[in-house]
Amino acid sequence: FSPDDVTVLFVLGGPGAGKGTQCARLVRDYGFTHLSAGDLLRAEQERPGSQYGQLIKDCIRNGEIVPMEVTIALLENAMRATLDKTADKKARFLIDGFPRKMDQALKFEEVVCPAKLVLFYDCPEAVMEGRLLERGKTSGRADDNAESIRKRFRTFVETSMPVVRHYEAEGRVVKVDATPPPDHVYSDTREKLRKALGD
Ligand code: UP5
Ligand code: MG
Repeated sequence: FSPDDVTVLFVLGGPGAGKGTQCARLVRDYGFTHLSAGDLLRAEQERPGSQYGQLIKDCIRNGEIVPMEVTIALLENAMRATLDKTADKKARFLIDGFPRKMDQALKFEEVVCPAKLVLFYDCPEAVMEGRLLERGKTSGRADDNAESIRKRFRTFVETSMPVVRHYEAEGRVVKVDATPPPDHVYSDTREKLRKALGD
C-alpha cells in the first residue's frame, strides 16, 4: 500500500488499557477504519476450515503472540477489502493491538505500509486488571480470567513494551494517560492527535 493512499496509526497499550474503547470514538468522529488484530484473530479462530484455529486459540488463552505471518495476512486482507469498497481507493486505518513484537513491527512497515504514528495508551497494571476482571464477568473472552490476564501482562512488559520504546526513540509516539474515565481519555486523545496530525 502506498502511504499516499493509506494512512496507518498503530494503537498500542496493555491489555485492558482501553484501546478498543478509544478506537470506537475515533471511528465515530474521524472516519477511521478500525482494525483490531485481536478481533481479526478471534474471527479467524471461529472460521470453519481455518488451518490456524487451534493455534490462535492456544496463543490467546496463554497470552502469547500468534506468529506474525498469520496476523499480517489478516490485516492486509482487511485493508484490501476496505480499499476495494472506497471510490477513491484511499483510507485511514487504526490498527489496534498490533504490532506487539519487534519482528511484526519491522515486517509490517516493510511489506504493508509504514505507520504515520503510534497512539500509546499508558495505564497501570492494577487498573487494567480491575477492568479485565470486571469485563470477564460477561465478555465470554477466553483470556479474561486471572491466570490468562497475568500471562498477557507478562507478554506485554517483556515483548510489546520494546516496540513502544522503539517508536518512542523515533519520535513517533503520542502517549495518552489511559487511567481517567473514557471521555476524559478521549478528549486528551483528540487534543494530542490534533497537534500531531495537524487536523
Ligand atoms: N474501559 C475502557 N476504558 C476505560 C476507562 N478509561 N475507564 C474505565 N473503564 C474503561 O477496555 C477493556 C475494559 O475496560 C472494557 O470493559 C471497557 O469498557 C473498560 P477495551 O477498550 O476493550 O481495552 P483494550 O485495550 O482494547 O483491551 P483488550 O482486552 O482488547 O486488550 P488486549 O491487548 O489484551 O487484547 P487483543 O484483543 O488486542 O489481543 C488478544 C490476544 O490476541 C493477545 O493476548 C494475543 O494472544 C493475540 N494477539 C496476537 O497474537 N497478535 C496481535 O497482533 C494481536 C493480538
Ligand atoms: Mg481490544
